[in-house]
Amino acid sequence: MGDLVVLLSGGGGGAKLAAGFAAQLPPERLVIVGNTGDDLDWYGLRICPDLDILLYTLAGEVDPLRGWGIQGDTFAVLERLTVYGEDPWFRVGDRDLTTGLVRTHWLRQGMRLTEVMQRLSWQLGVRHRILPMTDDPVRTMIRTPQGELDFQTYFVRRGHRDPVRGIRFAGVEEARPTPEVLEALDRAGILVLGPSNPFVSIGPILAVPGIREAIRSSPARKVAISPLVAGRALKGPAEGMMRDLGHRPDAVGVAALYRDLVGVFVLDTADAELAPEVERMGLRAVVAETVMRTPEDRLALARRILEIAECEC
Ligand code: FO1
Repeated sequence: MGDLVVLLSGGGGGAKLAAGFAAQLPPERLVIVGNTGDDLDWYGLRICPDLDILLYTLAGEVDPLRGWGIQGDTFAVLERLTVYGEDPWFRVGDRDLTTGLVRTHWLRQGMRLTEVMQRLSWQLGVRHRILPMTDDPVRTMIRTPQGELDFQTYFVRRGHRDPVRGIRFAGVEEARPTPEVLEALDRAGILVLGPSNPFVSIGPILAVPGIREAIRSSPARKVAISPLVAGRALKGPAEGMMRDLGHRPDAVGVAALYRDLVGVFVLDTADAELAPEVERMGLRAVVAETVMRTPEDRLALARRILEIAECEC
């Protein structure tokens, strides 16, 4: 069995859990694989929201109220864009913009996104590895009654209010997992699907050719955490998406999506009564406090997952 803890994560809950793991595992034992399906080109700059949420969270810089961007950031560039008649609905702060600037600069110099993330992490004092799922472009597209929307138009501009008719990851067939991701999956002793949206956060990662198969065939202990608590997503559109796409909009519905991938499914204490249904699917159901409001909550959930995974029962 491998020695690594590998966490698959979007922004939000997954990033908080990443911080919980990072607080108790040395950098050489933790790898976080992040979603790049919600990346966008913003005035020519490459913005990677989920990777940056992970980066800023591990660096202790993330804005805790918004859950994205940098705490205390200013928005002078955005204001100036409006002077030129632009409508910058995607609110990139001034310091956050620097990440997009150097990322784009380094990519143009020929660095891979994986190397860019490594360098950004190093400069911010983050020693735990944040790996993009792929170095190739993949874009999550949401089919709605208004037509197909790129992810950030659906999510931010239109406030994820449109009914979801389908989801597509443009470019994913041609995308390849990086050697770093494949090596991490190969060396995983514990594999965790974080409490992130199963369709638009974990879904794109699993859709990269080879990743789902590598997880399925991995002998690691595999654990998923429900992003739905009492049938509600703490943030974002997960529960509505579940319903729109014909899945049961609760933890049992999420467990069904992951039943071929993991052996253990963690439900929140608020959903304890659903545990027997999860067990009937052939998964081991574990009830835990999954809502991470404080750094202590993150640490406690990460510790509990490590205990669960290491337990022979
Ligand atoms: N989320 C918003 O709800 N509104 C924004 O204006 C916004 C800007 C933004 C800028 C940089 C960045 O890295 C993330 C940003 N996010 C914003 C978060 C992001 O759209 C989503 O939370 C993720 O894509 C979903 O995980």
